[in-house]
Amino acid sequence: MLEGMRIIVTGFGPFGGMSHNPSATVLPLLPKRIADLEIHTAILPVETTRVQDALSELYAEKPRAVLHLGLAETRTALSLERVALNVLDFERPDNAGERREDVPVVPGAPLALSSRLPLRAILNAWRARAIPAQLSSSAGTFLCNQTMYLSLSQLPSDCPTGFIHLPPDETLGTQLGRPFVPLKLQAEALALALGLLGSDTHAPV
Ligand code: PCA
Repeated sequence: MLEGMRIIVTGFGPFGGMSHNPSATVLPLLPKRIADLEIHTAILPVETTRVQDALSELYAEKPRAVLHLGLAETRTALSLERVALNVLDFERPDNAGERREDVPVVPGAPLALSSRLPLRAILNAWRARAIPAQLSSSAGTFLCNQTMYLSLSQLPSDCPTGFIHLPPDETLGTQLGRPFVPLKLQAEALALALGLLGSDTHAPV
């Protein structure tokens, strides 16, 4: 495989006692290619000590772009994350039972890094199709934020990189008694976003 000929899309496995994670179940519904780029999907562990190794393996593929996905079970819309914070702080243990308090993701590194996705272009495309969508100013301080921060700090600056939090899908929404966006619509939204990754990557600030 030629270097740089693929886009990597990641999701996470289940966590927090939930039966599944739409960020993983949506992956097989995504297109296999966008133009001349192959879409490679992977599921990351919800374990703070293992995420770096899993990401390093993916970076070795020299992706042309990286889109990370995760679940935000309390949100009602697909959320384009604007920034990653250099903070790990979570009381709810990860899947290995680890907790963190006031710890940097990367010691000595900047407090925040901006998404390198064309956030506004994606948001406009979604809204034009009535897909529930928003910009979000916080990816939290758990695994999703850690992943976004690590990728933004380690991938080349010309590699579109960022994070989208997904709301519950119909299965999880029904189980949790929360609003949901059907998985098929989430997959359509993500296919649109993948098609826009090459657009102007200036992040709104
Ligand atoms: N959501 C969590 C971690 C894994 C996931 O899908 C988060 O928002 O950090």
